[in-house]
Amino acid sequence: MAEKSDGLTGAAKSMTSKAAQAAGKVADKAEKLMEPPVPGAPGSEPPSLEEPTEPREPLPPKPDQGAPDRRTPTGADTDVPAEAMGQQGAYLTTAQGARLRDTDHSLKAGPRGPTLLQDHHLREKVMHFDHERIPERVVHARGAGAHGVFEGYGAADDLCRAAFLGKGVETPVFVRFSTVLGSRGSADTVRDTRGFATKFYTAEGTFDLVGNNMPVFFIQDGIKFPDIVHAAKPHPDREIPQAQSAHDTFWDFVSLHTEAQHHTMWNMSDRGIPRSYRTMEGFGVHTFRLVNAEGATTLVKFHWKPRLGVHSLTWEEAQMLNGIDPDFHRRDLYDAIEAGAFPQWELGIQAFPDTPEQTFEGIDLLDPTKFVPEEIAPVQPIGLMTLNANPTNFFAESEQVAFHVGHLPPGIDVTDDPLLQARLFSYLDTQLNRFGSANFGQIPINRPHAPVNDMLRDGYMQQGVHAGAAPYRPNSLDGGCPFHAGTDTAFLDVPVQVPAASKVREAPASFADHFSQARLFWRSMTTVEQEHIVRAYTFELGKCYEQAVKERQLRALAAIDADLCAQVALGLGLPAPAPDATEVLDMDPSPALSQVGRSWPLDGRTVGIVVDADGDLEGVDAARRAVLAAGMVPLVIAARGGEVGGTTVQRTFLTARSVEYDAVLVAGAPAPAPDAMPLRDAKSGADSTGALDPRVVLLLSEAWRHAKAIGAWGAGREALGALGIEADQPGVALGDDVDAVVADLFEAMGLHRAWERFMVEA
Ligand code: HDE
Repeated sequence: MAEKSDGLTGAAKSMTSKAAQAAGKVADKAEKLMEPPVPGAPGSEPPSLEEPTEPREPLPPKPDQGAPDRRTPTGADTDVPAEAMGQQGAYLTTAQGARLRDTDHSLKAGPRGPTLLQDHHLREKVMHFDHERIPERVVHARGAGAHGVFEGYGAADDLCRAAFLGKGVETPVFVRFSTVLGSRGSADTVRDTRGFATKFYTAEGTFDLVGNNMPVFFIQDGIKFPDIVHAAKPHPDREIPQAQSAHDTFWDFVSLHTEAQHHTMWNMSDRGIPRSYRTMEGFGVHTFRLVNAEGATTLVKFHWKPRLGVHSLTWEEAQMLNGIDPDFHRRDLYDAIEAGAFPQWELGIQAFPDTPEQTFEGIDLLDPTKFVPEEIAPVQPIGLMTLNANPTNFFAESEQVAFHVGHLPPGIDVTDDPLLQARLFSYLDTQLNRFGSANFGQIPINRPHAPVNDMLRDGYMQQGVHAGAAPYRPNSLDGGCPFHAGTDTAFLDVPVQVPAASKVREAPASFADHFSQARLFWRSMTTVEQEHIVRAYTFELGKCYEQAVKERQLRALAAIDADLCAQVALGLGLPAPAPDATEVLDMDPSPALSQVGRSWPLDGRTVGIVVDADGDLEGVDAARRAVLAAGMVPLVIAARGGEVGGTTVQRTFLTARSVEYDAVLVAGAPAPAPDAMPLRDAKSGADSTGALDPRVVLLLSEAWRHAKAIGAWGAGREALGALGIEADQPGVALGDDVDAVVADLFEAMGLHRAWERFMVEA
C-alpha cells in the first residue's frame, strides 16, 4: 500500500514554473492512477454502463483473490490453470455443456400457455437452485476465511519432528475465523468467543489447529458440549435471541455449572468484542504433545500472536456496528487483504515437561478451563503466518472447509484432555452431516498437499478414479501397495502410560477449582478494562428475565471478587451476596492479559477525513497520501458524493458513521448541507441550525466517546473547538501543519485507544 514514488514529479522540478505546473498536474494524475483504489470493488474490472453484448471468457478473479491449490482429490499437484477450476467459455450452457440460446423464458405451450414438463433447462436450473444450501455448522456457522502461508522458524526442531516447523519451510494455509453462537447470517460484532481455525497443508499431511481467541473453554469434558451450546443458543420455543449470551438460558447454565465462569469472564471482557479478526490472539486451548525425531515428548499450548496487537471494540461501537455494518469483521479482513495490508500472526508455544502428573506450577494441563500465564511460561515463537489472499468463492472455500482436530501430522499428538478427546469424535461426525458424504476431504479446499493412498473407497460424490484391484492389505494383486511406512516418516501414536484405574464417570479432583483463574483474569485487568467487564455483566444479566438466575450468577461473582460482585449487584438493583466458603486461590496477576499500555502497527486501519469544499484541500491531499503511505485506507467524507478538489469522495455525511473509522481527521468546518434535516437523514437530529453540519458533530462526538484518535488543522480546529475538544486532551492531534498533525494522529492510533478518555467520562 506504499505510496508510489515517480520520476515525473522529479523531472518537473527542473522545468520553468508554468511548464512545471502543467507537468505537475500530469504527474499528479499519473500518481493518482497508480494509487491503490479504496478496497471493496465487487468485480475485477469496472462495469460498463450498458449491458455488455460481445461474447468473452469469464473475467479473471480479482488480484487479491486466491483459490484452493490445484490438487487432485488424492493430493497430487496439477498444472490445471486456476481459471479452469471454475465456469468457462463465453457462452451460457447447460450443466452438461450444451450451449443455450435463452435462459429468460421457460418453454411454454404458447406465450400465455402452461410450462411444459419437457423443459429440461428450466428443471435443471431450478432443481440445482433448490439444493444450493448445505446445513450450516451447528456452532461457528458465521465465519470468514483467507488463504496464506506459514513459515517455520526452525525454533521447535528440538521438540517436534513435523517438517513444516523447520527453518524457512513454507506451508500454504487456509484460516477460518468465526463467531460461535450466531447463524450464518448473524452479525459479526456480537459479544461471543471467536473461532480461529487454521488448516496447514503440510507435505506430511494436513494439520488442523482448530482454536479460539480465548485460551480457556466453558466445560472440562466434551460430554457437556451439547449442554453449553443448547444453553447459549436461542431459546428453543421462540428462537431468540440471535447470536448472543444475554439471555436466561445461558446464565442459568453458567451460574449452575460454575466451571464455565472463567471462560464467561473472558467473554464479558473486551476480548468478547474484537475490533477485527486481524487483532485477535488465537489459542489451541488444549495441551498438545509434541514428539521429536528421537521420540522424546513435550507438552505444549499453542498461541497465535497478532502482529497488530490485541484490540477490541467498545460495547457501544459493537452494538452500533451490528446494525450499521453487520459484516464488519468479514469486510475488514477482506478489505485489508485487498489493500495489501496482509495480517500476520506468530505461532508460539508454551512448553512443559511431559511428566506423568501433566501439571505445570500446580496448573492441571489437562483442564481446558485453565491457562498458564505467560509470565510463568513464556510463549516461544516458532513460525510466522501471513494471510495474503482472499477466497475467490465464499461457498467453495470458507463454507466448505472442513476442520478436524484429528488431522495431525507426524510430530504432533493429542493429550487426554477430556474435551479434546470428545472433539476427536465430533468433527468427523459433523462433516458427515454437513456434506452428506464421507468424501468431504476431496473437495478442493480440503484436499491434502501430500500423496493420499488411504484405501477408502466409493461413497457419495466420489471424486477419485482409483485404479487397481486390491484396496485392502495385505494384498499381492496390486503388488502389495500401499505399504506401511517406517517409524522415520509415519505418524506414531506415542506410547503414553495410561493410568491403571477403574472405568468411572468422574473428573479428577484438580478440576474442582472453578474460580481462581477467573479471579486471576479480573485482577490482571486495568481499571478501564474492569469497568468494561462490570458493564458487560450488568448488561447481560440485566437482559435476563428471571431474578433467580441473576442472583445465582451474583453468587458466582462473589466467589470471584467481592468488588466485581458489588458493582454488578448495584447495577442490577440486587443485594451483593457474601462469598460462600469456596476456597479460591489468589494467583499473581498476569499483566500480559491486558490490552492497555502498548503501541502497535497500523496496517489496514481506516482514517475518515472530513472535508469541506471550502477547506484546505491541498492539506486533505497531503493527509490522504500520508495515510496511504502508512499502509492504511483514507476515506474522504464530504457533504455530497463525486469529487472535492480533484479527490474522490468515498463517504457522504449521510452514509458515514463513526464506527467505520479508527481515527478521524477534520480538514474544515462544513456548514449544514442541504440534506441535513431529520426527514432526509435522521442522524441530523432535531436541531440543524448550528454552524457545523450536525452529522459531522455526531461523528466527532462518537469518535470522542469511543476514545479514538482525532486530528484537525486549520478550520477543522475550530470545528473541534466548538465541541470542546482541545489540543491538550488525550488522543487529540491539533496544529497548523498538516504533516505534524497526521504524525501525532498516527502515534495516538498506535495505542489503539486514548484510554484516559474513558476515565474522564467515568
Ligand atoms: Fe468446536 N466444533 N467443539 N471447539 N469448533 C465445531 O465442527 C465441538 C471446541 C471450534 O471454522 C463443529 O465443522 C465439540 C473447543 C472452531 O469450520 C463441531 C466440542 C474449541 C470451530 C464442533 C468443541 C473449538 C468449531 C461445528 C467439545 C477451541 C469452527 C462445525 C468437545 C479450542 C471450525 C464443524 C470452522 C466447530 C464440536 C469444543 C473451536 C460440531 C463437540 C474447545 C474454531 O464439530
